[in-house]
Amino acid sequence: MPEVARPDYALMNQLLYEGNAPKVKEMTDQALAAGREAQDVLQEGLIAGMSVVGEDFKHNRLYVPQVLIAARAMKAGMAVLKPILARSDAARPAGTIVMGTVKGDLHDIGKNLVCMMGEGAGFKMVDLGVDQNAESFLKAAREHGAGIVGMSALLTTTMPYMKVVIDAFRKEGPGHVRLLVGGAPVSEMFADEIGADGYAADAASAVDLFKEIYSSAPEAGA
Ligand code: B1M
Repeated sequence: MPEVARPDYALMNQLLYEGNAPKVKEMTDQALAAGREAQDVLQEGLIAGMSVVGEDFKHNRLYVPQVLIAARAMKAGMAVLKPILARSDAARPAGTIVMGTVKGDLHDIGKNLVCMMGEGAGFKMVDLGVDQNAESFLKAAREHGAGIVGMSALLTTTMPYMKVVIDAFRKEGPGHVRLLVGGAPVSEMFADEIGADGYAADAASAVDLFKEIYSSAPEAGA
């Protein structure tokens, strides 16, 4: 097998940092056309660029408008990768999963990735969007017969709301639903503390967890 040339990921990271959406999209297209794996382009070209944005945001070298523009460039690249990451041969969904970012939190890039990769693994992903309260998670889980509800939070101030959702499910939700949490500030320890059924550090581990849960309880919402 001939070696596939490595794209100029440093340049791609820089273009994402600058929020140059058309160029990021173009380089994503080119990397795929050159034979790079979608996962490789996602990690090295997009996520690596966004981590620099995060660091500079933290140290006040970038401000919200610039971060928004960078996020738009990241989404332009993700839109190219989506059909590949979400490609699935499964005719019947492997299970139904409701995903959302919790109340007060507007970050959706990580949650969108989990949805894309879940779709790619054959799950029916019901994406509620951002800023979702406990009632909407409950309503969607019932309406769609979901076996899993996944919550995302990117802020230390919104993480505690995950417990509100979990408590609501324990009190009145369908008993079989497994409640999973994730997002940059969330940890396994936090997940245990709030009584979640599982935690995933990234989108690929989230999908592994979905598979594990559905293979041990295939009746749950499938
Ligand atoms: Co915000 N922001 N932001 N931001 N932002 C962070 C999170 C922050 C860490 C930046 C920093 O200071 N370094 C900081 C939080 C600090 C804290 O809470 N301690 C922060 C802040 C402070 C804020 C505001 C308060 C800023 C302000 O207004 N002063 C504000 C809050 C708005 C709100 O939500 N109410 C705000 C706003 C924004 C923008 C709107 C500008 C923009 C969001 C755009 C969008 O999402 N559409 C934004 C962004 C882009 C970021 C950073 C730079 C990048 C986040 C991201 O998309 N990462 C972020 C810094 C950082 O995280 N390094 C930051 C890439 C993404 C692929 O990773 O989301 O972690 P991530 O998802 C991963 C995993 O975590 C996991 O899988 C994903 C893929 O592998 N995962 C799950 C995620 N969800 C999961 C759910 C699961 C499983 C796995 O369920 C089972």
